[in-house]
Amino acid sequence: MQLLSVLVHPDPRLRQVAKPVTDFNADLATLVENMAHTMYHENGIGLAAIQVGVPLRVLVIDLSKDHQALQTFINPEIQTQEKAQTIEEGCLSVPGFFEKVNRAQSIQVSAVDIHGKPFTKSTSGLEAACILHEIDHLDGKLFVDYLSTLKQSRIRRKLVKMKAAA
Ligand code: GNR
Ligand code: NI
Repeated sequence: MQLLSVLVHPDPRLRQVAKPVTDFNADLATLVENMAHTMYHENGIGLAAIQVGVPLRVLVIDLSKDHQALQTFINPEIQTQEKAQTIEEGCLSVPGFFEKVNRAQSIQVSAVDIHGKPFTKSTSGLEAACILHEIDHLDGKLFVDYLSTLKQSRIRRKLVKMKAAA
């Protein structure tokens, strides 16, 4: 297993629109394995392939405390969204910043697994917010896009400064 490096905002690669997976091969399985390893190492509850520089529609999530509930969504599509909720979000690509974001409260998402087999999942609360956050990544969006332009510029400036000092 390999640790992958996570791109940090404002890296332009985070703004790419990821392409659907068409080949369900061993490379895909390796990517998912390395993404899960990286997500656990970074203490995230989700990770999108685009965050590790791979512009494919692949995301992993695990909201359990003990790393025992990995879920992989490939080519995910939101089928239904209901109600609204506000959840404090963070992002491994926006390290050190946590802000409240409004999203749907309950969702139904369809996707395929690493073998290309379709499934659907209905969920709500933090898991729904996490899946919506990851699907945003696949479309080149970040949670900071929902904040005021003042907050967005402060966050960007601090991250650029941190990178220069690193
Ligand atoms: O670790 C993460 N926590 C989180 C909290 C609320 C909503 C979404 C997330 S996802 C984030 C990891 C990450 O950056 N995934 O892209
Ligand atoms: Ni994120």
